Amino acid sequence: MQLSLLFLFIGVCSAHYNPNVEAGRTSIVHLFEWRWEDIAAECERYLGPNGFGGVQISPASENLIMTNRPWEERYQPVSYKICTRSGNEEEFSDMVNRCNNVGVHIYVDVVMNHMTGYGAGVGTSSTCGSYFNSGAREFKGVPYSFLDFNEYKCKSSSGGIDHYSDAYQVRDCQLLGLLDLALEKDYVRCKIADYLNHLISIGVAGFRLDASKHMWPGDIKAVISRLDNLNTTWFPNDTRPFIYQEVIDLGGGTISASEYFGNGRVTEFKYGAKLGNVIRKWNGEKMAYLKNWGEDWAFMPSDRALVFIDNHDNQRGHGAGGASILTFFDSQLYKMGVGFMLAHPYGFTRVMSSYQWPRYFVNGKDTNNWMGPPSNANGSIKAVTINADTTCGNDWVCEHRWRQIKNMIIFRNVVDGQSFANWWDNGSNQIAFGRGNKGFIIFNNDDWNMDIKLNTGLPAGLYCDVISGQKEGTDCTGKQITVSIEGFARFQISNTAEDPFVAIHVNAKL
Ligand code: QV4
Ligand code: CA
Repeated sequence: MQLSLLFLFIGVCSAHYNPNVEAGRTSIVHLFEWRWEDIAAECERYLGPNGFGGVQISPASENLIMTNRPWEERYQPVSYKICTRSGNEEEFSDMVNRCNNVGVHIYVDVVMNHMTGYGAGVGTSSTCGSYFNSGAREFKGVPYSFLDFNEYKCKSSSGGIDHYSDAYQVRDCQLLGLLDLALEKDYVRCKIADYLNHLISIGVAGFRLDASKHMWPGDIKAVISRLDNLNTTWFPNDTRPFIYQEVIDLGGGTISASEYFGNGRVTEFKYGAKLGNVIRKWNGEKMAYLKNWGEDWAFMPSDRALVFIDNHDNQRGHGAGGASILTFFDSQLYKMGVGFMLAHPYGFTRVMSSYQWPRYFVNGKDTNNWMGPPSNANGSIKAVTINADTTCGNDWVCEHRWRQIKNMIIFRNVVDGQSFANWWDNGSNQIAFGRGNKGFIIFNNDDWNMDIKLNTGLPAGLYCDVISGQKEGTDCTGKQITVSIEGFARFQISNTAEDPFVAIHVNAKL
């Protein structure tokens, strides 16, 4: 065991950790369930100009059409045709082209652990009309037959994952009744690699590997090793695709995130769960404890981590993290959480962009958490419209367009590479820190006002707070902060402010 792990680390191709964002860009946004044509427009009108590095898109491969069109149907593949409610291959290519041309790269969510559920049935009720027979394990659009599934390898009594403590069941049995692909087979590996290479040829920059915990690290490696370098129209020669694997490891489980480091980065689910507790002040947590945020909190190494406050699962009670997870529903705390994440140097950062749905709790469970994206009567996804005040219409939440979040995306770009510096806390929930001599952020999450003079590390001058407003031309629409020759500034933050935090950086100097 020890030896084989060591072998895994030595054989690493280091390039899969590099997010392949353009120089000066440092984060990606998940545009959950958006149509390709809306993403293309968003790249040009908003993401490019505001320094976003890329977009994680919903799965692009053909999926099962489920009654009432829940979002989760996107995680039930029927073939690898680029053909979903988000759009067809032509629209997909157009999106990739237009986004790449404005410096925003595309990261595809790839479902390669399984096909649709065993109960899906027979027919062509799929987003491109490909035939499937889930009982017979037949998928004509790939094609896959019963020989390509793990039926005979799975040793659980139900055929599903009966015990998460058994690493073999987790990898070889059905996750939630989804037909588990035999990834040890060369044929299956090739079909998946062909799909990913097709996406690479169109110009994508990398992949989120869905349900990675349910695939053997070596099988994932075998697929990755078949992948081409990125398209040289937009990327330097010999650029490897960025890989980040979805593994939920909150500690103490049988399967650890570190088993996957040999393939690329891994999602750090402890990040959002723990930060949620701190910002909600649950379990005796306080922001002062964030002084050593990062590996000291039992997180994976920063250069292996993909971090986020919430994702499409745990914002609606699926997946992991539980009630502490901050989402747009708790907008005030959420903005502080995202602000802290984007200011802090740990990990590669992803922000979430959601749609509204009417939560309806029965016995503490949201019975509407299945609801798919805003859609028309014929089932097509509604366009993302843009209001005069730059927010989104048609029930698209567009957290990434909230001024505080967009400005912190820019903050992170400005302070990129600068060290964590000038930490201060009051022993409770008032904290501040800087990034070298480029940026400084301060939070008041206590129940009383704050008025304090602190060393910011910034050059002397007048700065515009990018949380309460922003620099527009030579004006500042928010608070103004004066930094003295010695680098000190006075901060007054009311605990009842709409956003009880302040952030300044050298590109918002007046
Ligand atoms: C139902 C029954 C089963 C039965 C099966 C028979 O509940 O007992 O065996 O029918 O067909 C849906 C339903 C689920 C249904 C299943 C198969 O919720 O009830 O089983 O489909 O039809 C998303 C949703 C899932 C959904 C799945 C496929 O979250 O609810 O399942 O899509 O539509 C673990 C994993 C982690 C995973 C996380 C949610 O380790 O990898 O759970 N996260 C990823 C994605 C997530 C996605 C999947 C994995 C699966 O982020 O969005 O699940 O691709 O922690
Ligand atoms: Ca599996």
